[in-house]
Amino acid sequence: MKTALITGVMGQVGSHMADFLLERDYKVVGLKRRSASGSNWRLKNALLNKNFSLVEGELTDFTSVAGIVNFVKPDEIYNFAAQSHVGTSFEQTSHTFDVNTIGVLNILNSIKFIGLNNKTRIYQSSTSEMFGSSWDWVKNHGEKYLNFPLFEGQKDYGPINGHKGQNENTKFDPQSPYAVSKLAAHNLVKIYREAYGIWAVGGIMFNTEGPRRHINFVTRKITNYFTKLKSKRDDKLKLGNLDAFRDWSYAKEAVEAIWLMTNNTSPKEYVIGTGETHSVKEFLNEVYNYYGFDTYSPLEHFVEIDDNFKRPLEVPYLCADPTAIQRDLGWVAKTKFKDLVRIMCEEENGKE
Ligand code: F7E
Repeated sequence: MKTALITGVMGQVGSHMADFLLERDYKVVGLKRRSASGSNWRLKNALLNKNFSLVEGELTDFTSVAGIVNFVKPDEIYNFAAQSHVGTSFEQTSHTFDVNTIGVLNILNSIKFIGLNNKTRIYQSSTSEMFGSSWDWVKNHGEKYLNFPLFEGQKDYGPINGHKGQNENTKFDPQSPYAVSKLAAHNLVKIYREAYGIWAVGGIMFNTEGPRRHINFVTRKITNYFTKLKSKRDDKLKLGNLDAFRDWSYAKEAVEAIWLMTNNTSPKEYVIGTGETHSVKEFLNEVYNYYGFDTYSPLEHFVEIDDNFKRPLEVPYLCADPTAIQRDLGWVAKTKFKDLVRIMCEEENGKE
């Protein structure tokens, strides 16, 4: 029986990873921050499983990480612990680097100093945010797209002319402290792999969404709002930039790609995404249509643009080119945009 250590297990991707590994007869140890106040609702399946346990620890503290790694001696480590909110990273810069970069160093150094180089494999959750502005939307498509009337149909957008998406060869151009902290960690993973022979790999994940997403992120913020609206709510949904394009995949499916990467014959980076891109505005429209509000309540009535939710710098356009992971590991995203919205609305639980 293999043992996996999952950091960030209380979060969306970490909890799905736990469920996925437990179904495959792993022993799973989840690392929980002592200060984590959130409830365990995402772990309701895992907590019923005798092969699952939680340990308290702090990723930013080397002694804590090394102690746990030495105790568990895992076959695989999945690092999902992060300060993962891009907007917050502009406000809490040092904390973002402490968790997202130093935290990864603490894991790598634990493996190195304890001497688990030949036993433990590490999956580092890298991110499409590292691509940042490497595809310049305005330069390629002109200002007119940015000034689209607020809720006009999105038909023009489609998969972008001549752009196949960001892949393993696309240059990085981070646009936030979050993206820089993740890029540093991504590079450290490669350096420790090459310098010390540690089996470590960074998966470049585009946005992963689903009913377990925290409501600080835009998709869940939207589905959560409209569910509560159904049961009477009179405040408006305050949002920032609606013109950003993202490749939204289903977190529950993405964990299989992560597992395949970690169990690959050699450590190799891949992008993980659907190959489709949709704007925040489009997501909003799709959720609104799902709930089927009457024509006397147009979407504009519920939404207010609030500059507080805009970022000092934005990443305008992300779209994965998942050709390599499909070719090499046979993974392809089955759930695309419309189904993802439906699943999120159907399973929206009003929590948080
Ligand atoms: O924003 C815009 C916002 O915070 C998506 C993280 O998992 O994926 C995620 O990062 C877009 C951005 O996700 C609101 O400006 C508008 O353009 O849901 P988000 P994200 O920034 O794309 C990547 C791959 C990660 O690695 C990250 O960890 O939506 N937006 N209005 C808003 N965003 C938020 N959060 N709240 C708003 O009110």
